[in-house]
Amino acid sequence: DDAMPAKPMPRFPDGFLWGVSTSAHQIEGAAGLRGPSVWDAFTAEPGRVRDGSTAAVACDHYHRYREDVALLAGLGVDAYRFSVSWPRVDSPGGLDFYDRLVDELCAAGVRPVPTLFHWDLPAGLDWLERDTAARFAEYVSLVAERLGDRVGKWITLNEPAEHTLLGHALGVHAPGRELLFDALPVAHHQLLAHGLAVRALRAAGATDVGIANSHGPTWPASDDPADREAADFYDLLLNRMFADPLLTGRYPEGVGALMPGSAERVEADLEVIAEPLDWYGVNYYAPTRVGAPQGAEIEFGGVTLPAELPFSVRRIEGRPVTDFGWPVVPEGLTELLTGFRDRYGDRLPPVVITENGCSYEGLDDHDRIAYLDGHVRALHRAIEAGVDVRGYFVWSLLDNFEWAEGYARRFGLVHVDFTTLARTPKASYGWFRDLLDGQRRVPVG
Ligand code: GBH
Repeated sequence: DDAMPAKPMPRFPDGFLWGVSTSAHQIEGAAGLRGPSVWDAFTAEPGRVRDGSTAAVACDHYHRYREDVALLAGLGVDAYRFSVSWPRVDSPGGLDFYDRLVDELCAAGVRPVPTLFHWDLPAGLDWLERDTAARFAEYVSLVAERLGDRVGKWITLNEPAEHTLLGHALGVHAPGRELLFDALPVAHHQLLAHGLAVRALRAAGATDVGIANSHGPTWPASDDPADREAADFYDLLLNRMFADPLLTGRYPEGVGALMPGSAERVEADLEVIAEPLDWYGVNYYAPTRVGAPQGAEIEFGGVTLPAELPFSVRRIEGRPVTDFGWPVVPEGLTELLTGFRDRYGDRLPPVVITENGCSYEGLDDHDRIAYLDGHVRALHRAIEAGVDVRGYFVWSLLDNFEWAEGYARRFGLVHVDFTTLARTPKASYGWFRDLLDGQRRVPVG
């Protein structure tokens, strides 16, 4: 083999947490053994999911979790981020499954890192309703009481920004609403739910609580003031509208007034929302190039953006793209993290990358290896630049139900045959295992 030897992977700090992520609705299946969620109703509507599939079986992880934990052990990860399905916990015996899963993980030496909400809201609940936040906190208390003796690290919500945007503003995810800016209460109620959940977790003795937020740099299409203004607005929607209240206790200028309720109540909610976090989770996939509106619908990353939005999303040229069409921009991760450090300073707690990954076909997935390798190195550069980063989780352990794309997008380190449900590690699984192995070797000299 005359391939160039790869540059050695730099060493990450001692105690750095390496892991992989999944979510309940995307892998569990066993839909008959839980209550219905908004996603069940959504996928039942024709045309909502690209390949017409549902997550009724998915990876059947509910029945095959032992095999999946063995895959985690074989990979050698420190931690596994999964999500707890609220509709499953709501049905009799539902918590037993997570009890078994957590025991199995502990026995395999893998730290369980549960996310308490990853988009599968119980049918009948609605994030437009303020009361959903209080209901969430009650459910979180139940989970914490049951699992808290073995779980140390918790994640409240997954990507409230994407859930607001995709589920309630644009209607491409459940519950399929197209409210555009009238979706903002959904953001506020999720943030309030987060704050109440942090309090509930702490009341149950938790000391290591975070959130997983979707973030990425926004690049203006040009120096033209109209493009800059549009990009700044997009950045506000994706990044500052969620990070500011959590880390500074304030909404960005102009946003607070758009939130539901009186100014006094929003102020009081912000105190709950800004409950100090032990760490801040970032899901990073790609930057976004944004310019002034162009007066036409835009097809973008699997989503159609209506013409009336005050911005338009543009292609990032000159980059490889994944099967999903998302550009591969590893240095965007360094830029994002150093930008966060500059903006939030001491208010930014230690960061964990709670998701990073890409969709490609095939078992010999050298494109995925290149993507992950580039992003891990970019993460190390952020650490060298002084950002306190404590962990990195690949999305995802398994190929799974990719929401509106169904089974057509494969993000796994492990291939799943959705007919036989057989699991087959891909080349990237071996690559990640070797990376972890290398990180654990004691340096010579
Ligand atoms: C995550 O969302 C979810 O948490 C997870 O459930 C999901 O399976 C995973 O990502 C993969 O999709 O067109 O280049 O600007 C990610 C939300 C929204 C991030 C779209 C990337 C577009 C990239 N994504 N965004 S680009």
